[in-house]
Amino acid sequence: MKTFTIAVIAGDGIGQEVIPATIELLEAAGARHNISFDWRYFDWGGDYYFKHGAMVPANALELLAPHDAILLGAVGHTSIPDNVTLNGLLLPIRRGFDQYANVRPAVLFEGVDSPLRGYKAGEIDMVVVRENTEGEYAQIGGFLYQHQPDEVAVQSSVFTRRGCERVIRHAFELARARNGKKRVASITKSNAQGYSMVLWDRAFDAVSKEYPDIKTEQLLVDAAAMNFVRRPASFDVVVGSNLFGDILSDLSAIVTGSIGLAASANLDPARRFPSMFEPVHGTAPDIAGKGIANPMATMFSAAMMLEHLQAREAGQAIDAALRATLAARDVRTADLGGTSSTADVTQAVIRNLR
Ligand code: GGG
Repeated sequence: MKTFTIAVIAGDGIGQEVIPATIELLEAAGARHNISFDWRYFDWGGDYYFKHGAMVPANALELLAPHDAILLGAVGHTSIPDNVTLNGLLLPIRRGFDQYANVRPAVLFEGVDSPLRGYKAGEIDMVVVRENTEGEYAQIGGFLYQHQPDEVAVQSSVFTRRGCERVIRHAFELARARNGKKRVASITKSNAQGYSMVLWDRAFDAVSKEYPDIKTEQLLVDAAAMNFVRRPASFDVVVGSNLFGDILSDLSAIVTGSIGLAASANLDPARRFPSMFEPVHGTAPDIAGKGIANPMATMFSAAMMLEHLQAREAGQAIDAALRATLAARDVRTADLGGTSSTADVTQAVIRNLR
């Protein structure tokens, strides 16, 4: 029996609902595949902030470091500014554990309708690889004359050759490993961002030479947004900066049916630190507490976690159970046009586990 020690941060809003549902599924999959889990719960988030004045304790990274992986729900609270919650919890973990590749798959599954006309299951199958430790999220800047009528804000983005090359290389390796179109699209705005993204383009040109078997294209982010809608089936692996990857992965999620299915892995490919697995969605305050959130994005993220932990069979079993549940079209939450609850979906996925 293999035991994984997992740090669990459910966070706020529907994070408190999709995480227990996913743990129930992981327990069921573990029982079938000879895996046990040692869950270590961290009550960090909005309520912790109100009690302690910070989203996490000062030694948060030290507390998380010994775990095999981190499972995260959602971060954000209606009474706390979003920049405080994100910079206080999520971003320090991504940076502190050098989780530089944020991998966000988007697949049009059997049983799910795209809002775009004419696409059949499997025809849209792409993965956005988002740089996750620097770029526009580097938090370099400040205010001048803050809260005065003439206040000024300066925020710099940071692009390092090392940071660009390593995430671009990750995208090429993924394209090689995937059973896909063997294509990598690089997204910038280097006509306007004439330093940082010119450096990115140079890094992309250099790394692409190491992968002559992979086809490439380079798109400006505005053209990429248009083409995600116009020709989504042409994309395989898409690599972009922290901000562009974030925006484009919401677009790839919706063209494949729902953000309620969008999974993500924040990977430290060097495996020096625990990687973190989370749904792309946030706290969804409009539906929080009603028991109707779609747990599938977190469940697909859990499948990615098992894959990363080299528990491949169990990960594939969860992935297959989720696909089977979607294909059956009978049990589904409101984001997919259904009326089922989080609990109904969880039980249906567990029933479909092999
Ligand atoms: N699932 C974690 C979460 O709450 N994400 C919402 C969010 O705003 N994330 C920002 C980001 O990924 O940069």
